[in-house]
Amino acid sequence: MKLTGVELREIRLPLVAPFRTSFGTMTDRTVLLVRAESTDVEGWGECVAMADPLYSSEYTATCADVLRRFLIPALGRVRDLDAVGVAPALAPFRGHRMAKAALEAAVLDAELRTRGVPLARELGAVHDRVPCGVSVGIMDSVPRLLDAVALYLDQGYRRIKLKIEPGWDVEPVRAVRERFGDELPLQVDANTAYTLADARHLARLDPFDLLLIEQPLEEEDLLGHAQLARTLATPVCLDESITSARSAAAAITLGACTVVNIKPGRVGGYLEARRIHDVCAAHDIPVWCGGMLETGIGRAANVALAALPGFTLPGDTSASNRYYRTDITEPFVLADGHLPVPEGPGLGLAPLPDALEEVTVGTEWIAL
Ligand code: SMG
Ligand code: MG
Repeated sequence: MKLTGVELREIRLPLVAPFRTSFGTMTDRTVLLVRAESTDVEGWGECVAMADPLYSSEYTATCADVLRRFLIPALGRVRDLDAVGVAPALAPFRGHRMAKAALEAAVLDAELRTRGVPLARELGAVHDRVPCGVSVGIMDSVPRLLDAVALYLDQGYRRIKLKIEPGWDVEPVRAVRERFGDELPLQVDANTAYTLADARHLARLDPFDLLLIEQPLEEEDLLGHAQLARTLATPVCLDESITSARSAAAAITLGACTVVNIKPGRVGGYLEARRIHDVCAAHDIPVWCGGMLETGIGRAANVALAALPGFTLPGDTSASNRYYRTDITEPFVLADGHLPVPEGPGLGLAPLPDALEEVTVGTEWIAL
């Protein structure tokens, strides 16, 4: 394939409800979409970076900048481009994994459409639907939290993840356990809000039999996570710290985690995400698919990935209406607590032109 150009498109979608985490409150989602065009096919990728550098150092504007200045021009210099060739072509440029992942995803979609192969099949999926969890933000009060959890359980979600921070941890977990029982698959996510000095406090979560505690300490602190993991009965899962198959192998070897959250955007793409899946499977480490409030574009790809055999825990692969009143694709609808794995070539779907236009903030064409 030879790319003729790439379109960058910034869109903004209002969230159905504010989403509060230990690092801030979101009321809308800015997303950078990447559309790669060759002479006979186009492919779509979604960049998971947020508008502000709060979850990660990358943010929407840095992604657009590095894509237009360096990453897209580098692909223009590749003769027979395919998805496997994207990461090596971009390797000279340090970091910027979220930007690289979006570009690789667009090329992968274009390539698979040409070959007539669904992404799930290409990645090695073994299921045609995936069980879904939901990530529940920090609320103003415990009664509000219980109402929100009750609503999600009514909708059929198979697992609840509570966002936590100092001051909102043991009590909300206790309340959810008491109200919904010991059988509810329950986990928590701190988004780096604690330090090792909080180890004894975090051990107070142990009696609640959580599936895992996600990313309690800061991103760089693998050693701290290893020390913490030795003092907690709750399994430690890493999210922000896992940026590649190599870092996953290091974290596992160090004992920094016994579960891994795989987000393709955070690790540079779906091909690296599959390698992390393989590394974890070789170590008997369960994985699950994280979420970054994706539109239908990113969600379609995440659901395909979550259908691989090592994804043994429900992911943050919630239905479109968990986030958005109107998605930019046909919406993903929960059925019996599951989302269907798309069956068509590539992503198996594309943006609906009118819905896309409605939320577009700006577009830019980079000709090659
Ligand atoms: O897409 O359901 C989703 C969001 C899941 O909690 C979620 N994501 O750290 O795992 C995480 C967070 C990152 C984004 S929070 C604004
Ligand atoms: Mg997380």
